[in-house]
Amino acid sequence: MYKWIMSVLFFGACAFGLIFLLVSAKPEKSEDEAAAESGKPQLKITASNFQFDQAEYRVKTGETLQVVLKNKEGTHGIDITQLGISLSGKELSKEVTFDKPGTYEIVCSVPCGAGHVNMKAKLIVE
Ligand SMILES: [Cu+2]
Repeated sequence: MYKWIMSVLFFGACAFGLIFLLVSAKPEKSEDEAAAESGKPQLKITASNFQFDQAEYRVKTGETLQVVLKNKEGTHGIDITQLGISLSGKELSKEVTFDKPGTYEIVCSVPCGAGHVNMKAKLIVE
């Protein structure tokens, strides 16, 4: 009897895990495919509630990159005002040539909730 319950629990957990994997993996894959299609070198910024995946992003002066914002969790945007970069909504990538060295502030441009004001990162053009 005990064995029977354990195996039901085990297979139930497996099925649940599998469904979760399928559901969570799907959108990520299509986004990556879309990004790969462009075939250009990228500066990828991943946003979640309420932070960016890195505190600092570094690029080289003179480099041309496709700046790509990926929303892993929640809906966010980025503004790098001094460089004229603004990504949100349907426009989540932009080709940018970084010709001026410096440190620029990246902020979230979409009022996304309680942690919004703290959603900041740095872009260092070195
Ligand atoms: Cu925000």
